[in-house]
Amino acid sequence: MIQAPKNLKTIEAHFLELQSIHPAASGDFTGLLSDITFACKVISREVNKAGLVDIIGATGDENIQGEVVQKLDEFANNVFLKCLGTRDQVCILGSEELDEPLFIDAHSGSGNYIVVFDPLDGSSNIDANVSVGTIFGIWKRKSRLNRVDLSDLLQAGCQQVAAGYVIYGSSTMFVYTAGHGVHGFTLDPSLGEFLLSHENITTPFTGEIYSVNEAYEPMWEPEIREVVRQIKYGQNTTSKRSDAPTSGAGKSTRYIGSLVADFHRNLLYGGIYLYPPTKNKPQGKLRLMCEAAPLAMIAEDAGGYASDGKQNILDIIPTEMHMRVPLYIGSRGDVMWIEQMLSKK
Ligand code: AHM
Ligand code: MG
Repeated sequence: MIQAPKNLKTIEAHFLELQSIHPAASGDFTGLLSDITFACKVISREVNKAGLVDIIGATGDENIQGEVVQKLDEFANNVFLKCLGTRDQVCILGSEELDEPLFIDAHSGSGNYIVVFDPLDGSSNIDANVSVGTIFGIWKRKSRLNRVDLSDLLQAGCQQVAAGYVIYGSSTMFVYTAGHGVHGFTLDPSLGEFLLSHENITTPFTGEIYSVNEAYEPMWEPEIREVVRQIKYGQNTTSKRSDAPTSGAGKSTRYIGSLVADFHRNLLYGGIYLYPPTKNKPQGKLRLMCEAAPLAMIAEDAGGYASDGKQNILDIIPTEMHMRVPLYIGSRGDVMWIEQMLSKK
């Protein structure tokens, strides 16, 4: 029997389906997701031109039209601010590129959502044509009426209503969750549309990959060194049982040094990404609100897990927007095993 071909589904159609699950929805959330999608298309277009900067004008210099070419991370930040900063749905914007959160005065009485984003993570890789990404988390305001304050921003990751990332790689992909599964959409540049390509992504319980910058080993605490040594040499047997924490038995290293790309690969194939504390960075490098918490929500909704070594990343309440955390994220069994190992110290 000939199977009917699967329907093409745009991301907009998918958002509308999501909205129809909630009959009382005003459409604000759908509008917000659409704005983020649009911002990411603009960033994608510019990232794809990055290799041309030496021809048409290096960043910071003037291009042939006499315009100053912005650095791509600044550009991406400005795109997000322009696409979201004037929308009624948003009351606070936080960005890796902004020192302080932006309270959107004009809409503080009406905007229901807080969006925190890293507009272009891994941008130091861009000159080498390595994949980079955008990460975002969305929270709902807690306070009512015309008051919005820092407590609306500083919420734990488990309070997120949606989270996502976009990878600008061999193709551009938008991956997100709003609590109804993790879905991936690939950009068709000729149509300018994100099309559903990866429905209901789930990640393996254990994986064969570990991703960590091992050059920092001399600056790790002994227990971190031991964890990575056991992952590398596979001293414990890997169990596929879904109720048992596992260690990796001789996993392979894959480390791009671009979080979204490392996370995305591990999500699809199974594996763990580690950014442990070091002597000179006791809280690690990655930021809770714009990097760790959004990816943790995606990991968890895909069946994975994220920890700071002691607790679920999603349970940590930020003390400030740029708070950093150690991060162990990916296949649930592998991350649980790391957490168990580190709790023995
Ligand atoms: P950035 O936000 O300044 O781009 O830094 C985050 C990046 C991640 O994408 C990547 O995983 C990590 O830094 C790499 O750090 P390191 O070079 O210390 O291994
Ligand atoms: Mg970053």
